[in-house]
Amino acid sequence: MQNDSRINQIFEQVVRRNPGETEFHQAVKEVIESLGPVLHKHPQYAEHKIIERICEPERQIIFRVPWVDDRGEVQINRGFRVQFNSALGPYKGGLRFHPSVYLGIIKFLGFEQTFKNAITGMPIGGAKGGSDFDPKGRSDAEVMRFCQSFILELHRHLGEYTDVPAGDIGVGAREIGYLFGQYKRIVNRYESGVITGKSPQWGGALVRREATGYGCVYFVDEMLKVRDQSIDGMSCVVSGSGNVAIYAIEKLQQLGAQVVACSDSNGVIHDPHGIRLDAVKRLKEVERRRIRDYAAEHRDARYIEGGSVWDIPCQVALPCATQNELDERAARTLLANGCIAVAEGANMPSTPGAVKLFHDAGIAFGPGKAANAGGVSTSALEMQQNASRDAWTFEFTEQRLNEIMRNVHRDCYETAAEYGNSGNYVIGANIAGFIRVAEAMLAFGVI
Ligand code: NDP
Ligand code: 2IT
Repeated sequence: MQNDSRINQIFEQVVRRNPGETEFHQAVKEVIESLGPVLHKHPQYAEHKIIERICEPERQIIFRVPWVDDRGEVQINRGFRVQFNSALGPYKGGLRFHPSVYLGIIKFLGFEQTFKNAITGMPIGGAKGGSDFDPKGRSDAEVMRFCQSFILELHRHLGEYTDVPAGDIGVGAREIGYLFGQYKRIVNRYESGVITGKSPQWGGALVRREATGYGCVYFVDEMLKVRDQSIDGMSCVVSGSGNVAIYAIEKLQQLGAQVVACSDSNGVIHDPHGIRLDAVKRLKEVERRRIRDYAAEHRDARYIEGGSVWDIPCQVALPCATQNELDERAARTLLANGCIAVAEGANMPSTPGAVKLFHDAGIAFGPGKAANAGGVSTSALEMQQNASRDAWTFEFTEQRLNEIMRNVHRDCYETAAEYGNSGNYVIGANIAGFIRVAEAMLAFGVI
């Protein structure tokens, strides 16, 4: 059979077997569309049905999460953990708490994670989990009770050699604390390596908090270097104002860029003189308020309720909020305004139509599974420190992160060129990640 028609058939089967899971379909399509030339070069992958096996999660866990709110009312949420692939190491990937979470979102994220983790070269498999719980407006006590109930069920599927969660949207240092504290109590073991993103005061790695945002900026810097350009002096916009966005802004500013806009799900802040990051950190990390409050404090800044951050002119755009937040209309506006580089801090933030426009225009485009791999890489460094009961300095860990991101960039760049698509980091990342997983799966036989 022709490889292209084989791939079409596999995709149709994925859609049939996973009805209604549109984000999962989108993620699968993007990866397997890159794989025609790989099957041509490595016919053994088709013979052993590697693609078909990679598209089927090894295990999917769905569970009830009951808890009691501050008014004494019983609440019921749904919990998920999709253990996608363990060919390269224990399942590894974050937990997302957001009302939009359903199986299709967790599966798309777990699928992406498998390739992302492979590209890092670290010994980690792919997984994702979470819940439709909405932490917004909940008290600390409610978040704690929810986390305790969630982990009471999930703990039996976790372990430092089995499955190692971390944070994602709606899961930060506070939630990781509650999850780890309850896990420790249930298993009666101080198993630091069971979760990453812990506070450095009790087993977490320095730089993990900063890693995804910093790593994304290192990736942009590498893409620009290939084009004999530098981030220094560039005008940038970043979507979101959460963990990834804040530390992407921090590194952009450290490297001399001017960040003029960021956002949350309600609106956009445009501050032409440059976003004051200390204010964003206080509003978002400490006070858990909305980005609109920034404008009340900074008279030069404008708040645009319901606006699109992509309407603000920039040379570099970093989508750091959520999936499909940057569509074709946004891509056209960015290109018309002279944008020369886009790197995805978030997972799958650009729609397929937007990615095509970026490629057609020949700008630098870094897909999430490469550009945001700094977070999970530093999680793997945290696992390494936990396993050896060691704690590295900030400087040393940041240096490691920088090396990893430069290697990720080089791998994607060289793989794209090897397969005849120079400069296409989507194809480079998909093929480089796929081959690593495929080789391990081949070695293990039919499992
Ligand atoms: P946070 O919860 O810290 O921040 C999320 C930000 O995105 C918030 O500003 C939030 O706004 C905004 N946002 C979330 N959902 C939507 C939505 N539906 N529409 C518009 N804005 C939205 O999450 P992170 O910063 O950790 O994650 C951001 C992205 O980065 C996600 O795609 C995640 O998968 C990805 N990622 C995260 C990594 C990590 O280490 N944390 C690693 C790699 C990727 P609001 O407050 O209004 O909801
Ligand atoms: O999407 C991601 O890579 C993450 N949310 C981080 C996963 C991790 O295990 O650190």
